[in-house]
Amino acid sequence: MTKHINQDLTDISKYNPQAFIGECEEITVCRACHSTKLNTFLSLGLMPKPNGFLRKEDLKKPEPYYPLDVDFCEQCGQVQLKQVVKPSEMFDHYVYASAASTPMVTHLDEMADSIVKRFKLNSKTLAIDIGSNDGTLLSFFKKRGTQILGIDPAQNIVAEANKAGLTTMLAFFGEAAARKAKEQYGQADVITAANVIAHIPDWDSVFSGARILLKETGTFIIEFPYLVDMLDKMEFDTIYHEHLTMMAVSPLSVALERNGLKLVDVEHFTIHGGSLRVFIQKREVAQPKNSVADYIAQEKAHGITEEKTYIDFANKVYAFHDELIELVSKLTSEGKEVIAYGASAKGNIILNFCNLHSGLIHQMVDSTTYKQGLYTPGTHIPVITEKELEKRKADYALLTAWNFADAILKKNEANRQQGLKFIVPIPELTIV
Ligand code: DWN
Repeated sequence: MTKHINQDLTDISKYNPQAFIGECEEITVCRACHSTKLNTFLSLGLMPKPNGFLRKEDLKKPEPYYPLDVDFCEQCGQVQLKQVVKPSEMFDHYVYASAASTPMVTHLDEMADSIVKRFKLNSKTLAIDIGSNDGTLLSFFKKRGTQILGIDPAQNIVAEANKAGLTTMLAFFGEAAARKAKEQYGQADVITAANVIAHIPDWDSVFSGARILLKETGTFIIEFPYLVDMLDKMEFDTIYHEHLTMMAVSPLSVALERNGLKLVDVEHFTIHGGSLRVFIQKREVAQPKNSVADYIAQEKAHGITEEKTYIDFANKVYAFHDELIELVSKLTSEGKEVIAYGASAKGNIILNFCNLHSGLIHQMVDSTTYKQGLYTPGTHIPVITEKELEKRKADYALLTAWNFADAILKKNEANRQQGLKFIVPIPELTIV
């Protein structure tokens, strides 16, 4: 594996002298199949916390960076981070909110609608959402009449959800939280976990917890950004310390079956650069559809256990690094004003991987109230509102929320007519 960029603090400390290397653990066993055949294929260098946005008064304080190396398991194909940052470091206080992105809100509304209809949920059924965040999905279940419960570890966001009448338990989900929820609220007809499982270190605790909390004929529904989409569309910036795993059907099925659960159906969606929604039941009642075998076959054909697949991917990532730096350096040396648009975790990966700091990128636009007025982690770019963008002169906007390109380009039609051009980094570096 090529050791590449930002492997030590030399370049980083030129624009962030407060950077230091924080504590993290290294895995030696695959999260999905427990094999030790882990092979490191990509190094994104030292990275700050992906959602570690800073207040102005924090900019001069020491800021932790952690190595971001990526392994694949030769046994089952599970892609996973080599280094693990303590979850409480990243999730106790959280600034990501589903409600800040309209396309995400629409997606979650449609998700609730489809689940309520497919599983005939009603006033007597219970829908539990793990990693419920601000309760956006819960609110759409509640609107359709079923009883709800959220489970999430972020104190600030859970307080908001409970204030909004979306009953949420403050906890990291696992076996202990499952037993507590079962005791207080009973077993669930459906348990959902949208963009959550990849964040959780101990899959055995999560899956045995889901089995405890699920009714005998209940269904566990997990949604996650899909590894094959990441590989096909070079979505390397979805690799960050919050995502311990980049998930796929084959390795997931191994971990589920170890815990008495079985995949029964798979659906694909375009959200977040390409995601899967998988349906899981207890082994005793599971009746898998053909979609499960189809995805397992597709992943084998994709070579998800083969080293060549990942070396090719890593080489594209390193090439992208040089291309983007060259483009931004050219534009700024010509006196063009380049900003960023979409203060996403993935965007912070691109900015830190390419050392695109506040000396080059002067503003970051974002619709999330929790992020506005703060500064991006590591690169210290001030986050402004979308409204403020209209008052500033910008020639180019690096679209660090490329997964919402359609919505953001549409929203900025007037700015684009005034000459603002968008640099779309993923899946191809293009200017529109
Ligand atoms: O798994 C995770 C994914 C699902 O969401 C979490 N670990 C963290 C988070 O990742 P992210 O921060 O990369 O998510 P988004 O939703 O891709 O971030 C998009 C950002 O763009 C948000 O901060 C909101 C912003 N935005 C905006 O400013 N204007 C989004 C839209 C649609 C807009 O019109």
